[in-house]
Amino acid sequence: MLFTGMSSAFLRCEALPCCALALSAAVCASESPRYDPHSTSAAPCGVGIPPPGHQIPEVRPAAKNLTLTVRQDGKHLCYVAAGSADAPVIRVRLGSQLTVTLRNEITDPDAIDAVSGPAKLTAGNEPVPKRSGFYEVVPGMHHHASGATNLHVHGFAVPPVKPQDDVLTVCTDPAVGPARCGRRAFTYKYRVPANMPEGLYWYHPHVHGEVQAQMLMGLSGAIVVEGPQEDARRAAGIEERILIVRQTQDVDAGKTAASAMTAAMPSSVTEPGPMAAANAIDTAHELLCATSAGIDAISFNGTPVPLGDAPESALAHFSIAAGAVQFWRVLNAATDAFLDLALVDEGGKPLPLEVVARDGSALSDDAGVALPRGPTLQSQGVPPSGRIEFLVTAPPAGIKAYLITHAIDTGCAGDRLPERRLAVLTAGPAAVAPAAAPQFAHPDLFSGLLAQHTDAERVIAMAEYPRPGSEDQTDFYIVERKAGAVLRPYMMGDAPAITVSAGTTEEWVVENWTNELHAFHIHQVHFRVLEIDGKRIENPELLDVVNVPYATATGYHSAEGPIRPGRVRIKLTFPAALAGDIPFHCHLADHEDNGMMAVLRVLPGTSPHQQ
Ligand SMILES: [Cu+2]
Repeated sequence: MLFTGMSSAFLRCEALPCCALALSAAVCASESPRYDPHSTSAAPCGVGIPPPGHQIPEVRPAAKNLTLTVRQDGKHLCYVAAGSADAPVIRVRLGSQLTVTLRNEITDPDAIDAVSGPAKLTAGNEPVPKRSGFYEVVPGMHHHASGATNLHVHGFAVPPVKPQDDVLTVCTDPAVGPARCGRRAFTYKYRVPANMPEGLYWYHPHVHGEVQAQMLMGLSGAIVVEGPQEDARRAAGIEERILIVRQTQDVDAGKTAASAMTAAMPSSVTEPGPMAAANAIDTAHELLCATSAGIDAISFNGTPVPLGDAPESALAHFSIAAGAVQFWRVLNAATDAFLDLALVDEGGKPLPLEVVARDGSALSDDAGVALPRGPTLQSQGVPPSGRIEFLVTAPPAGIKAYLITHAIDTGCAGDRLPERRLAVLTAGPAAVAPAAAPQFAHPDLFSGLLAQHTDAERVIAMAEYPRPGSEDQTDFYIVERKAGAVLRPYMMGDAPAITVSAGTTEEWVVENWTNELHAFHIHQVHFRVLEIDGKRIENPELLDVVNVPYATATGYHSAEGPIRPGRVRIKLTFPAALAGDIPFHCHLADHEDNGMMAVLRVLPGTSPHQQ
């Protein structure tokens, strides 16, 4: 959570009184202008909101380049492709080049800045005091939105070097506003490796400091990377649905008294253990627990997701031929809303789904062999920026199934995430010949990761503190724990925090010392998650984003002191083909914008293990 005082609703129909969040989107839709995504000078991002269940247009830019023009209509930003402001699903083949020209037509950078405007505090926040044995905490940056934008292809195993996925030096200037990037357009040429995991990826802006605002205002879209798995799906006649959850608003929050804190404790009882003496994270001055003033608005393929007992007309309606299966690819493009997806019947009883892939990578063992697959009744967590792909069987005739996201506990400083219904599903007329689902996994460039020798281990800590001053803001930190480390919020142009040689393999323990859930993401490389809170994972998943559980209070006699951080152990390798400066950060976009980001420099060259 970030304490931004201004609450901003960006739903298209915000001017209509019917559009209070708790009311039905259907009522709202019926009173708003008919949806037309056509971009015009009068309506650069189109008019109206899409009807529930809206299918997003697709482009396959193999034959010609794709131009994505970022346009602005007041509080809205949009990617316009071929005249449509409905950010297209980009389909690209393994082993091919994806060429995208990004053009910046942003006209009012101040409207972007207004999205994260802080509120005034009655009593100012104090800096974290220097204490021996604890890392120094340097208070934060403030970024004034410039209207510059760029493109990140999330999850792509392409080099972080222009004209590929370089988000650190490439940007484009707005039509009106500062011209610091030196260009209004940039043509990205992504060479998609033939051995990249095949599946659902996505694109969004990555100008540090204004990622959250630009995403809330509308900038994100899906990418489907296709290869043999996709061929097998099509050959089997299995229909696909691409489903995108976006966030359109990040509400403000209020602080509670210190007595309500769970993880953080008064400094008088924070005696670091011997191990931590020279190497301790200050938890006494951490961000307090919060009372959230509201619930963030999310959308589902562009349609506002209702809260509570909304009429079914407000939901997306899907149907699957009786006896058949469909392949659903779900992208969580929300800026900080986690999802916990499940299929349930009208009584809330879970119905089976069959998970095929996460983060664009089919579930496989270290050799790239598909793990035994089967239906599960378990709900499926998807962090912000995460993807999940699963098979859905038609419900029995006469039974309605719902795609829901369960309520999620994000920690006492996190946002409120209630249960919400996303879609209703029924069986249609029987298929002529229901197809059997093919196997999806095959070896990729991350196969063999677990078998590799671990060259180094690191501990990476996440922390957050109220930003000193009279404004209600938070500084976020991600730092490698080592003697003499200093916690600084990341600012553009900062030197790499970690340098490694290409070809090396490492294990990182990512620690969360805060009262809220974070989502660790690293560009370019997928990693395997070995442990969560010390618990070994049986079949470590290949992911590009992972939840890091919030810290818990342990009492006063633990070897670690009174606070135990949430912990995730990951194993990752840095191929020479991906050498360069690789950002890693929390994918709660406001956390990243406000400092919880750092850069890993991968030097070209070979390691002793990969001659
Ligand atoms: Cu975070």
